[in-house]
Amino acid sequence: MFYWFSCFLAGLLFMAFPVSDADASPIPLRGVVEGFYGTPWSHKNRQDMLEFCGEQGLNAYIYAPKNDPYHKDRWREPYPKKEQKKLKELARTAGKHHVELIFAISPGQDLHYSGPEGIADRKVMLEKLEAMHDLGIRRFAIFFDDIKGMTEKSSVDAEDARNQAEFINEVQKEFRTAHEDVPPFLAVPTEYYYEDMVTGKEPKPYTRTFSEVLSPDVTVLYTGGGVVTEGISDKELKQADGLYGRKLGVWWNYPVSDYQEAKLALGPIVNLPKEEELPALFFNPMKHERLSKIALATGAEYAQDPEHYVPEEAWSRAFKKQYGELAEDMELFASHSQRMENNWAHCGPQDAAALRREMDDFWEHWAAGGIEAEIDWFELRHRFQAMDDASSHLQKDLPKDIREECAPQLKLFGELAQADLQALQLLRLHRSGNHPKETKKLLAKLKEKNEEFTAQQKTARISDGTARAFLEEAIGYVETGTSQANDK
Ligand code: 14T
Repeated sequence: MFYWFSCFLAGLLFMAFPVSDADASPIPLRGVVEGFYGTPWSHKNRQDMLEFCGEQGLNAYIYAPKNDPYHKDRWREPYPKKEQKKLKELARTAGKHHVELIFAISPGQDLHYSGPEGIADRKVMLEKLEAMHDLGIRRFAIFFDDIKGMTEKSSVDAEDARNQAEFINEVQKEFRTAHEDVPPFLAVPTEYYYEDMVTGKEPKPYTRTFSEVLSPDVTVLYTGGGVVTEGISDKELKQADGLYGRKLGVWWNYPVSDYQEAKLALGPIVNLPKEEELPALFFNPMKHERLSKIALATGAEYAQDPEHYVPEEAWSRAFKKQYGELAEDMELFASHSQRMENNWAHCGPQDAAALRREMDDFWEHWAAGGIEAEIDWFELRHRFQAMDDASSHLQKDLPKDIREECAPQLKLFGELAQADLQALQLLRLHRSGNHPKETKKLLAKLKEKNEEFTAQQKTARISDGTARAFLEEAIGYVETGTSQANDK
């Protein structure tokens, strides 16, 4: 009897104070780094994002737009009065929403370290930060990434590392002595992804010296194995922490799209560490502020409780919260635009993976004919029709600011769906063999469409391996008798 009673009591207690495994442990510093190349966000974008961060439980925002001249190229110059006023407003808005506005500066490309010029530059830096402090900003970051620009490879040595690290140490010490309300700085080194930090398993001279000289209270951010990668496992993070002799924070390059602006990164955040502790995590977004909120909402859930995060669920919740009646259509559109990939970047879930599987089944069955081929054909028609419908609804009903961020891709989405519907008709005509003229005409028309899509890739891309691929697969099938889809 007593046994049952204690079980009951324990049960009650557990419900009131869930402990152990079910506990969430949020990443202490979590938020957005406006750190992309190209047109920076507008003041309105930033105000809106700060409010969003507050709502989502993101507590930090790093101001680091690569194309703000006063952040990077002309870092020595003070912000003009008008810009100061805006930054002050941002600091206020941030505070109102319990978000910390972090001011970052990127002096690396022409910073002097020694002699009178070195002394002068340290003074200029302190004055610059002082001005930011006057505007209400309390946390600071010094970045040394991409100091030769986006395309040139910068090779740095131990001396560069010592110079940079000592610069950060000295500026931080002097500034924090003068201002008790300023916490330790954040930094991004020039070698900021693991593969660039090591030769084999040994740290390269720059990384070894930078990590040894930099004051241990500075939080260093890194981007993972590469600049834009599939993920960071617990093991990889542990390894990088070991290399640096401190717990590294993460600058995560998703949903940023500055290296391929034709594509929108609308998937969830995936493949970040589950167990290893991160002191800080920042998501680098797209220039499209509204559309970035899909990935960011999922990132906020991750940062709140990395261990129990379920990307697909967080992702669906984001649409319900952000798109109301358009949630379903928007989720369908976004499902076709998640993967970010070029020769060096690889990140995000595959585009429309479920539809890709249905297409594979279709091709497997189509050549053989029979009832399965029929069923698959109707299934695909249903899918392509739903895509076309979603594109129309969204083009008509999305709020203007969001529609403007995705107009070319949304239009392309509808056009691909229509072309894929026609490709299905082509396959049917071709199969029947009864209308050779009509078949030939439709084939020619679709080949032309296909070329148009290819020409358009510089401005808009979506669903490369799926909706876009189906048209090519169908043309290939009719011309050569194989879709190629199953030969991969
Ligand atoms: F600081 C870094 F952590 C970082 O990621 N820097 C830039 C960042 O500003 C940019 O938005 C991001 C995505 O393009 O990647 C870094 O910039 C690069 C780096 C490259 F190696 C852009 C192109 C590259 F080839």
